[in-house]
Amino acid sequence: MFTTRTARAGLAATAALTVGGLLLAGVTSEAGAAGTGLKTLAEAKNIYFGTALTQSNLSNSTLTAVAGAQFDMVTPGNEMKWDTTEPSNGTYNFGPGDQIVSFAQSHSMRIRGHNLVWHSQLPSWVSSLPSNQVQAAMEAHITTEATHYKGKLYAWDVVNEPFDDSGNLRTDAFYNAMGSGYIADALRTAHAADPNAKLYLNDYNIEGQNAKSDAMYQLVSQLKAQGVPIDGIGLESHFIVGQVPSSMRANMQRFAALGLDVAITELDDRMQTPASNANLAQQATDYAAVVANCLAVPRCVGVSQWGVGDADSWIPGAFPGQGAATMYDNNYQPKPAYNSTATALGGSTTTTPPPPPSSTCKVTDTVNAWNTGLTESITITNTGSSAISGWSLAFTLAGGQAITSAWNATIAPSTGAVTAKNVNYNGSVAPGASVSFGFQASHTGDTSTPGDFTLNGTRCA
Ligand code: G2I
Repeated sequence: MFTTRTARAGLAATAALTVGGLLLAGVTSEAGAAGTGLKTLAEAKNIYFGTALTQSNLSNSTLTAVAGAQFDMVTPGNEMKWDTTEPSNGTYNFGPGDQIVSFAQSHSMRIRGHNLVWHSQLPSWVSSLPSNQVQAAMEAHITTEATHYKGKLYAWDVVNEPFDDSGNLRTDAFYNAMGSGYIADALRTAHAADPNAKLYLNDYNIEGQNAKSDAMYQLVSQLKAQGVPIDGIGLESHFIVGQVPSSMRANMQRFAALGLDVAITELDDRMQTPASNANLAQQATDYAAVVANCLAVPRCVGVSQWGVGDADSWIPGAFPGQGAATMYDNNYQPKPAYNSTATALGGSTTTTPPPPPSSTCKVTDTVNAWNTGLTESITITNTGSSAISGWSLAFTLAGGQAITSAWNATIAPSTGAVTAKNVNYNGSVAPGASVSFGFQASHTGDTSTPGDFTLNGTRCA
């Protein structure tokens, strides 16, 4: 009755890997390289490794370089939630969510839609509706949003956080209007709109066996028995260092035994800041344990971290005095949890990190964007010790960007992976010297800069 993880995750098996160069301290400079990164290791195990991204994250090129190199699944942090997508009744705004989709698609990442129905980040007009209008509003919202993203998403968190901390269904606008049946109705409505998306219920504090996960187990047992379309359970996994539940694996297995996929959807592991070395080591142990749990349960389809690095994590804002909850520090350098995660995924271990890759060039770029267009100015600095005679700079444009003109370089093609070459008067760059060029492009919402640059075949710092 069980399908294999390979079939569930829909991933092609990845052939033999070279992982020896994985644990580089300067891992961000590995952006996009084949055969590196958590995603490559995860894919070899037929799971994915994901991250959450918000719209504002897309303009941070350090962050997007790590995201594109390490992760193969994206969850929009806020951009598909009801307060963004339908701020007033019947008025929809999919622009921010579309930008996340565009980034994901242009980096070959899949997308978990998050979320269709949730008591939080719910515009007040919904909770103010007369109760006999709530069902129609919920169904219209689900149908319109799931139809907009139809075919683009791997999965939807259809109902998010339906239970309160005691394991009772939250008495939110949906429950108050429809009773517990709103959950089956939401799942059926989402399935009708996008039959190929995996449909999830997602919640926190259901990672181990406890009253709340027991309540979720009862609920989904009933839904399955009633033939309601549900494919998976999302375990958010917002942990505190040293507190990954020992019953997590058994808990995942009992959901899997119902014929459901399980996913770690929002992993982080917080601690007091500044972080102690002991806590960072414990965090590494915790991350490895979570990954091992997923690998041990055939129907665990993947692990997503909530954010890319400590600098963009929600934790310091929500828990003052706490943070350091992700695998990357405030400068997007990998922490011990990154190495333990890579090792848990089957990567090779090193006791001392190898030196960062040598680089003989540095690139800076500046974007000025307006609603449909942008100009980008790029400066190459020769940081090596020998003169450059003729240059060719390769980089990848964000999805939806198309170059319309260029100066001080010839650039081709106009979209996707492009190469800029010197013109006749600026091909020579002495050691320590710089050369600048630029271009104008149209865009469809994603104005982010390229994540990495390769000059004459060598990646630049
Ligand atoms: O709270 C952490 C996560 C728990 N599970 C469901 C997730 O959807 C949730 O994500 C967080 C976002 O990471 C935060 O960014 O959900 C929060 C709201 O419940 C998000 O925070 C909100 C702030 O509270 C608002 O002040 C802000 O306007 O983000 C909004 C948009 O930046």
